[in-house]
Amino acid sequence: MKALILNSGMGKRMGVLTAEYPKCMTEISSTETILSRQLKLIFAAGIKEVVITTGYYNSVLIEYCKSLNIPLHFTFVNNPLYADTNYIYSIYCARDVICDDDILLMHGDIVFEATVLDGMLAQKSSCMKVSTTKPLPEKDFKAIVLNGRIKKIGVEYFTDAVEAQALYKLNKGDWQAWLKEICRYCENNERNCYAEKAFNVISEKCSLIPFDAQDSLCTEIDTPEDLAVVKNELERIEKRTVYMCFSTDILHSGHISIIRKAEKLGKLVIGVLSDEAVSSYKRFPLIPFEERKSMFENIRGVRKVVEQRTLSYKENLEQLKPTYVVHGDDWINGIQKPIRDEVCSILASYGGKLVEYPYSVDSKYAELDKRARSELATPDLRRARLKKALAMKGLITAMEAHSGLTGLIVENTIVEECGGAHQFDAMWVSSLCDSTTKGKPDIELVDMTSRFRTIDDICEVTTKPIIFDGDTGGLVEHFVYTVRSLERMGVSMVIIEDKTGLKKNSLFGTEVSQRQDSIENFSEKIRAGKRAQRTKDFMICARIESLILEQGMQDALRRAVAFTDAGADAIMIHSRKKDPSEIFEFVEKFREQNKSTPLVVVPTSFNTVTEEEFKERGVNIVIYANQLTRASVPAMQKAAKLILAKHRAKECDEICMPFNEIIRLIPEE
Ligand code: SPV
Ligand code: MG
Repeated sequence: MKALILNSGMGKRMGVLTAEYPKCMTEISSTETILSRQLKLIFAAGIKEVVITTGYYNSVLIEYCKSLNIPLHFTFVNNPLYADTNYIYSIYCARDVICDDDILLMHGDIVFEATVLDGMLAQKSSCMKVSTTKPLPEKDFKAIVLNGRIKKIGVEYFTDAVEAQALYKLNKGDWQAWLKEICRYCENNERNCYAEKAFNVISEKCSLIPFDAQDSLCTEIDTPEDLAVVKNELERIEKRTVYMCFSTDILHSGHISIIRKAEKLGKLVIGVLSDEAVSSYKRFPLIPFEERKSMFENIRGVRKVVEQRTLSYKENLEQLKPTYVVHGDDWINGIQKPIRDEVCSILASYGGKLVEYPYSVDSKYAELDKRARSELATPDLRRARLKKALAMKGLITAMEAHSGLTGLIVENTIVEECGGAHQFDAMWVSSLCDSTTKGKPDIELVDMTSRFRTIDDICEVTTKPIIFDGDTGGLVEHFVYTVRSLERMGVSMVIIEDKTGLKKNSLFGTEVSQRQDSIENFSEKIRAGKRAQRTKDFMICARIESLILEQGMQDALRRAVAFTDAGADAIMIHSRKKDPSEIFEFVEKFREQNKSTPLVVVPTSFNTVTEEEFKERGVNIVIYANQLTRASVPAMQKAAKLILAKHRAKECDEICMPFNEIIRLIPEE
């Protein structure tokens, strides 16, 4: 495509302003002339070749174009009869260099916004800029549109007409039909009329559609008064701001292309979603916030990068009050719809506008994202993520998993919440559920080799961090090996409980005989584990059974201090009471003396307390220790009973998930 700019005329109505140079060199701001702005936007739109018809101050204009240093290829065509002819003749003079291309045709005195040009170039058909919202001008062009096509263009049409400007994007076929008629006019000595008169003759042969730019700037400058209006409008445009928010840590061509479009609307401010918001919305970010921020800061056209702390845009929009918010159109429906609705209502409250562009699905990105996810599953990255998530969120949740399938459920189950997604942060490999799945009691009967096999099954299909229930940790001599094996597998934390001898499940409490280990022995086990540890990210959590075994609050607190002194990275306090008061009391008293060591709870019995309340009180990890197992057993029993009762499977099918849905849970490689 070539741009054709008509600059032969004398611009007499501009008075002294055109005494020494052609009208297109008139300054419209402290940094631009009409022509320099046109050329800059033409270049930015990707057009490389420009044909300029000259006449009045021919050589001044040519020198000026060269001085602009815009990497465009110029062809200048002089209209020697510029003083006595109209631009129809300038086009005629240039016919040989413009007859074989698509053409972007504009008068040399038109000032427009980038979005108008981009919108026109994006049209498949030939098009002319019109406005259905601007009043019909008295003396300037209007267009008559019939059945979606422009039929007549001229200053004399007032009925069924819309405001129009001499800015056209013309496909080669349409242009050649018009150019042929222009040549016929000029060769018949009709050189003093508008080129549009020739168009009106052949309009039936062209498919010229109106491009409605509404109130966007696209206007010609004929007089000093027009100039003043345009200058004002440009100042207003200069002040526009645009806001976009990104959660991505992988930039692809689709992101760059939407940024290019957004930057043309005004000063672009990018909100980068905080690590916490990203990890709840999609997956743990591969690159931390600060690095993602600097990635965007280094993109051309981005004026400022700010943090967006939540999925909701509210905080940033109320502070920045941008003229536009730009987003892909993928949030019109689905999980992000409530976020979009909120954005729309905030924008409406101060007159901002939402601009949506078609969402681009990039297959390369999907592939990269898949690879990123599998990288998150590598032992080093997975292991390190629990500490990071704790630092990021303050409180994290872990759900029990005891197999590949339950791992997939913990990995992929998401609920929509306030326009975002809510999901578990980590997995708990419970001794109770691992044993129960094997039909065995929770007495350290299932050996470590078998427990590791469970971890391996889970690791193969998931990426989330793992907290391992290490029971008592066994003999010190054995525990040190367990620590290293768990580290190697990518487990983030082992929790060992301060019991000794034949361990029974804590939920039995004092109904069975269970012995608590001495502070000294257990502290030594912790110390040995910490010495054995090879990576900095692995954590050993000491679980205190004093409340379970009715040894009192003081004992629990004494142990917490001793175990942290021995090097425990976290403390789990357990209780089997429905009433959470003893847990709350422990947390409060522990926090009085220790502000930073993470506290873990397993609210199987005290299950009315919400995560928010735990967080407020100073708890850092909430483990849902057995719910998937407990939910599945009655479901399985019911299915078995139905088949037995009915002597067939039909009735049972109604409570079963169809197999094609189950299969969908399992990722394809
Ligand atoms: C487990 O899930 O195996 C636990 C937690 O150790 S509890 O069952 O509450 O003891
Ligand atoms: Mg256990």
